[in-house]
Amino acid sequence: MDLRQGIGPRRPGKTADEFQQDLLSNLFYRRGTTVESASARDAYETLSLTVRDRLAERRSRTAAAHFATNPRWVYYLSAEYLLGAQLEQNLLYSDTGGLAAEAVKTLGFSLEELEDLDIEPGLGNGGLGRLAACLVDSMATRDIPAVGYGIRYDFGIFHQIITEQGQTERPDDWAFHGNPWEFPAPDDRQTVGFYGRTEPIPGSPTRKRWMPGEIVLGEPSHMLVPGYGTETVNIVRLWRARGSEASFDLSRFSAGQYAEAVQEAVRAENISKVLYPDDSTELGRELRLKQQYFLVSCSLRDIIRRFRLRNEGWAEFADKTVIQLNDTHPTIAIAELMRLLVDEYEVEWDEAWSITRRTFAYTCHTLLPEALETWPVHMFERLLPRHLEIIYLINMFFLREVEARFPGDHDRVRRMSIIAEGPERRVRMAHLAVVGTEAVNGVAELHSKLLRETVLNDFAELWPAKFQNVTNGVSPRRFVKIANPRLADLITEGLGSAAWLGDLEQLAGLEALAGDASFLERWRAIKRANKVDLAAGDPDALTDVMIKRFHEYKRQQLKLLHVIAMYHRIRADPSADWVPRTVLFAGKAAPAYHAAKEIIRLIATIAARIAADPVVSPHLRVVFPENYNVTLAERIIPAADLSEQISLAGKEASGTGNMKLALNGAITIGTLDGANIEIRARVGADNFFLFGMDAYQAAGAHQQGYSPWAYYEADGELRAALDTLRAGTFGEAGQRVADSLLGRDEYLTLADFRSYVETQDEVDQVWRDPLRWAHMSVLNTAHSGFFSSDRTVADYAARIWRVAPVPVPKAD
Ligand code: TH1
Repeated sequence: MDLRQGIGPRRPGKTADEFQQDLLSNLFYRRGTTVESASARDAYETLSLTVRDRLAERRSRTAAAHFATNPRWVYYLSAEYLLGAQLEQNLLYSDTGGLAAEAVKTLGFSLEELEDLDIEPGLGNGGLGRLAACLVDSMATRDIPAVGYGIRYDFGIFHQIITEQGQTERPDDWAFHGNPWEFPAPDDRQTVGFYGRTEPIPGSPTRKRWMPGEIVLGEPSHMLVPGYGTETVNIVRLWRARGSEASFDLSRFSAGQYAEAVQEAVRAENISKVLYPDDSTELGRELRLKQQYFLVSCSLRDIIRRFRLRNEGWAEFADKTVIQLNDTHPTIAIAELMRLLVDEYEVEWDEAWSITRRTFAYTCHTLLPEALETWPVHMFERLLPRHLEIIYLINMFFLREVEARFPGDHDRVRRMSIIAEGPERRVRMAHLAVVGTEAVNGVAELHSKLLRETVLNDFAELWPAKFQNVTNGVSPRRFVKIANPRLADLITEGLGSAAWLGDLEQLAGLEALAGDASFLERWRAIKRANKVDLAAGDPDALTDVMIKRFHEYKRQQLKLLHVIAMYHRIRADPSADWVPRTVLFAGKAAPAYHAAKEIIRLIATIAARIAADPVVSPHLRVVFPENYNVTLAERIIPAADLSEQISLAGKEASGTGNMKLALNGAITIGTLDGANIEIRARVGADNFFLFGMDAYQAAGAHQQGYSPWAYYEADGELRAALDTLRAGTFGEAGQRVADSLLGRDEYLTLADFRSYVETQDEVDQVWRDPLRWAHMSVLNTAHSGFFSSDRTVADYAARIWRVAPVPVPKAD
């Protein structure tokens, strides 16, 4: 008999009175203060705990249902999560927003002021980290048993400050005041080894003993991930590095050598100290590889621990477990699982390899060569000597297979090897990820196709069935309901129900309203009200937004050339009937990416110059709100009219901001890149402003002798814009940007300029007809239902994970 049967925690109540009482209990007993002396932060912390308790109760039922079912689990491994602020989301997902608003009044605060204290954990760089957050949301929403594993960085993505000098960075001590959403789980801590040496085990050809030279503790904590419209609450488990007890040297401390006494502990804790602020580029620092192995080693041991709670032996491991690798960052997991199985659990190599390959799947998020991770063999050998040996073995067996399939094709063997030969031998993580997994996917149709045709072509020829596409998606709860409550209410009214929030294809029902003039008027009024809230310029101006990381391939510089062209046109004819525009840029540049920082500096200069120009400023404004993050995105996206998705075709794997903006009724001006192509196919070519060359034209341009000067010579408006920059009118940053464009113009900015400006002229024409614009805007929302991350997760579940939902019973 199960002695625990019938015993469960006291359930938090559902009534306003019960909520109020719980809030007060938490204030007294957990926060340790009183109503009379409660500060705003006391009230915020207490409210958060009260809401968290409601989710924790669901979490306990979820765990019970999972334990009883012993299901197949999804483990999502990601070095980054951009979860966004938690309070508003958790109020929505626990349906306690109304109760909370009333209850906090008795403490003398408004819900809005407490929400301002809710800091977002910035544990990611950009799209890849936010995608991880949307996917865990949708996994819970689809009742999929899942855990997201990550790193609890002390410092998240830096806080950005913008001045006329450009970007400066400040550390992001996000948990300075504590984090009420987090549960520490010290009992589940793990130990992780680094460095050291290996030793053969007599009588065993494949097993080895690894004696690490450094030992670090991984301490987990988790945050709750509730599903929307369901009972499931999953978790994201984050690891923080700590020195072991032995890392404090008491004798040195006693001798007065204070720094030396703690140096080992400091070294250990540095592993989870700070997120590397590089998006889509690789720095190749040893500490980064250490972070990756730290995440992987802690998580795999935790996964095995969880498996062993419910199962014996290894026969069922791969049937009960799928581990999704979010890009190559956690790919060392393939070697680590082999090491654990072969060295520690004494599983035969072939069986271990079969288990490993069937357990992992790999998502590739890029095509950029500078983002494809490779590690110097000598660095690997020093830090992870046993893993390098295992990788060599994996590679040997793999290359034998290639040799057998393509006899005599030595060039192919060299190209496909996990080890790149050359003056400095390197480990190619993407190759390891393809060899050691059952499925590989790109993140949009075009991206998956280009992966098969270019960087992973040899692998696609060897294993065609392994390669798939799963187009990215975004959470409609966070990016419509929470970010844009006015629009969400109108949609619910128009469709007659709120069910679209859990079934986004229902938005198609809005098409029937796209011809209704009074509906279009309300639609327009909402966009205007959102612009008033954002307060970034004239709410009647066309709000033209480019919000994303700064990277040359994304081509913020193309948008700037257009701004300069508009500036020249207005100065030449100030009294013409110009369409008023607010051009809004937001986003961070990697601190060491100088070219990207020059572009930010140039934007700041141009913004100031235009603002000070009485002739131009009534028609054109450039704004750059600083420190773009999830919270700021939630304010900008609802106010956007025009969505700039102008990367050079073939460079942006997918994009997800493009989806969030279309969903909120912004119309895209974009190239045939990433998910833009799928957005255009769904919203219709008439409701999308297309320009520029396609990926195949772009790929051939440099070989065919591309010359930026030819475009400079041929296009007077372009020449005038570049000459203004070269003359130093907008400072040194402008000169440097112009030099780079007229030097190599790696991303073919000048080649796409004319097509871009002509398409922007078309944008102006459509804007002059407000009802036509509103009609197009409604159709963008109506046909963006496909871009829900719930659909993305359903695709992964059906085609890659082969998992079934496990419903969690309601509380009785
Ligand atoms: C981004 C891609 O650039 C973007 O197109 C895509 O929508 C997003 O991932 C989600 O799939 C990437 N972010 C990173 C970050 C690092 C390395 C590679 C990529 S690709 C650190």
